[in-house]
Amino acid sequence: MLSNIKITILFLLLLSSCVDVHKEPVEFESLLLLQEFDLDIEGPSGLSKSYLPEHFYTVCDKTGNVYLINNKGEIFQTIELGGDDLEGVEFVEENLSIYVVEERLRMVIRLTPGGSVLDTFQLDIPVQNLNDGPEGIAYNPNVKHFYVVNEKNPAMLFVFDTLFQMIDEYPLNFAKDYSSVDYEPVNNHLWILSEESKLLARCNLKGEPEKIYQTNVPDGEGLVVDVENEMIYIVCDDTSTLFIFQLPYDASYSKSELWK
Ligand SMILES: [Ca+2]
Ligand SMILES: [Ca+2]
Repeated sequence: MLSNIKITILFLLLLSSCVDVHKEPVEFESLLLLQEFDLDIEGPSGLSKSYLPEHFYTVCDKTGNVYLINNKGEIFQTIELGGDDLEGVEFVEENLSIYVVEERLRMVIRLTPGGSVLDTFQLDIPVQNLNDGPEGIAYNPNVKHFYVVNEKNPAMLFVFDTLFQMIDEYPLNFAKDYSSVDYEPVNNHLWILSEESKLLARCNLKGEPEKIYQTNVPDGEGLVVDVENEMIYIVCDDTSTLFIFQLPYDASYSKSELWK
């Protein structure tokens, strides 16, 4: 009898130690806001680096156009695409192309910086509600993969090749929804933004969070993580604002240098 109790206690101890081992606590931290600028764009819904330093592409879900803006939110170029519901944008340096995401159409359109349409790709992803579709796109030039986040129903990270054939899919489960994604090549991280949860997560390439940052801004729908200049840029759909945050030290280039 006594040995049975001992075995039970031992089993429970082993079980609890196993649970502890697999618990990987995600740290939370607030981001330091440096500056904010008004955008003369109603409903900016994505953000990407461009071919010009300190200039970005954004898309507007109201006009369906693509805009080149500077880091003070001033418009330098308008590409009148007249899209249906543009929610994400990514500039790819190796072929000098802009890729935009049509949420309701489940489509990616490839454009030249001059605005000519080069290609359209239909995304083979599940549809439950038309407005719960793809909201963000990012490109990893090292492996030539595109990452697309689906807002919710289902909340997913999809990985595509350059012709948008699906390679992998991973469920996302750290926020209420997902509105933008950026690939950061120095530390090989994906950063994923949530509009409803007002947070930004530094993730691995499967969309699993390593650290979560509170943005405290409403309706963040576009994201650029700039490790070289140690900045995070976020655009907000509702208030038409460009927010600039300090990149946290533990996600910075200098930290990655220390690790080498
Ligand atoms: Ca939007
Ligand atoms: Ca949506």
